[in-house]
Amino acid sequence: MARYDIEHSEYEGAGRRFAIVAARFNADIVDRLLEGALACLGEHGVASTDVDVVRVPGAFEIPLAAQRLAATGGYDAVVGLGTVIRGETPHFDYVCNECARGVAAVSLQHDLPVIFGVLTTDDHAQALARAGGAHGHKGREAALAALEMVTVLGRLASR
Ligand code: INI
Repeated sequence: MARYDIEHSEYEGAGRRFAIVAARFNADIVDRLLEGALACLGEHGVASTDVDVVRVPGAFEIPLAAQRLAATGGYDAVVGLGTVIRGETPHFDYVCNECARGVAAVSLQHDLPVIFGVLTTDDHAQALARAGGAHGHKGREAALAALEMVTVLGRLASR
C-alpha cells in the first residue's frame, strides 16, 4: 500500500511557480491575506521570482484571471484570494457562489491546483479575525493548500 499523506515539512516549494490572484475589494483584508500567502510560500522555499501576483476588481473576477494564468502552462498552482462580506443584499451569495464554482471549474478543466482562499463572512470583524487574527490566517492556509497539492500531485505523477 502506498500512502500519500504529506507533512508540512515535506512540502516541495523550491523551483515551483505560483500565481496569486488577489481581489481589490476589501483590500485592507485581502492585502493581509496576500502578505501571509507570500510569506508562507517563501518559508517553504519558493523564490520570490517564482511568484506572480495579479490584482482583479473583486472575488467575482478571480476565476477568469485564474483561467488565463492556468492556460499559460507556466504555473504549478494558482491561489485565489478575496474577501466577501455579507451585506443587506443577495449580492453576497452571487459573488461567493460564482467565485467558488469558477475556481473549481478552472482547477478541473486545467488539471491544476486552483486554491479557494476567499473569506466569506458576515462582517468585517470576522474577516479580520481570519486574516492573521484570533481565527488564524486564511492567506497562509491557502498557500499551504497550494504547496500540499503541488507536492502530492508531483508524487502521484512520478508513481
Ligand atoms: N467583491 C468582493 O470581492 N467582496 C465583496 O464583499 C463584494 N461585495 O460585497 O459586493 C464584491 N463585489 C464585487 C464583485 O466581486 C465584482 O467585482 C463586481 O460585481 C463586478 O463584476
